[in-house]
Formats: sequence, structure tokens, C-alpha cells
Amino acid sequence: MMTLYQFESCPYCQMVRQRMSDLLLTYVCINIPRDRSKRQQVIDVSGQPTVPVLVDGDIVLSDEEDILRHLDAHYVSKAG
Ligand SMILES: N[C@@H](CCC(=O)N[C@@H](CS)C(=O)NCC(=O)O)C(=O)O
Repeated sequence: MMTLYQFESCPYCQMVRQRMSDLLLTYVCINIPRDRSKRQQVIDVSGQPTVPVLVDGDIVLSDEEDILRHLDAHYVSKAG
């Protein structure tokens, strides 16, 4: 199961959520604080504090463009 670290009003996160919905993907959403100083969970998983961060198995992606490329490369066919 993929895990997305995000907060709702982040426009980059919104782009990723939209793409995941379009691709009919099921994933776990971890809502993180907007306050950058309270993002230890994100730093622990990705080594940096920005979101979105997507974890897909052994793959950890911390830039929305990388995430969108990854989703398109691996999951496009599922949406039919
Ligand atoms: N991945 C983007 C950055 C994404 C980004 O800026 N996300 C915002 C949330 S919309 C963020 O986490 N900013 C850091 C902060 O809020 O302190 C990049 O590398 O340019």
C-alpha cells in the first residue's frame, strides 16, 4: 500500500492526490502539520521536511514531479 505524507491545503499535495484519484489508486494518507518545525515524521521517512512525500515499497519520493512521473510510469494502465 502506498503512503502519502501531505497536508490538505498544499497545492503540490493536491496535484498528487488528484492524480492518484484519477488512477483509481488506494493509498494511506498521513496528514502532517503545516508547521515545518513539527514535521519530524516526514524527515524520518524522507530526510527532508517538504511535502508531498510518497512511499511506495522501498521507493521514497519527495518531489511532486518525481511522484507524478512514478505514478504515470507504474500505474497508468489501472485507470483503463
Ligand atoms: N517539492 C517542491 C517543494 C514542495 C513544497 O514546497 N511543499 C510545501 C508545501 S505546499 C512545503 O512543504 N514547504 C515547506 C514548508 O512548508 O516549510 C520543490 O522541491 O520545489
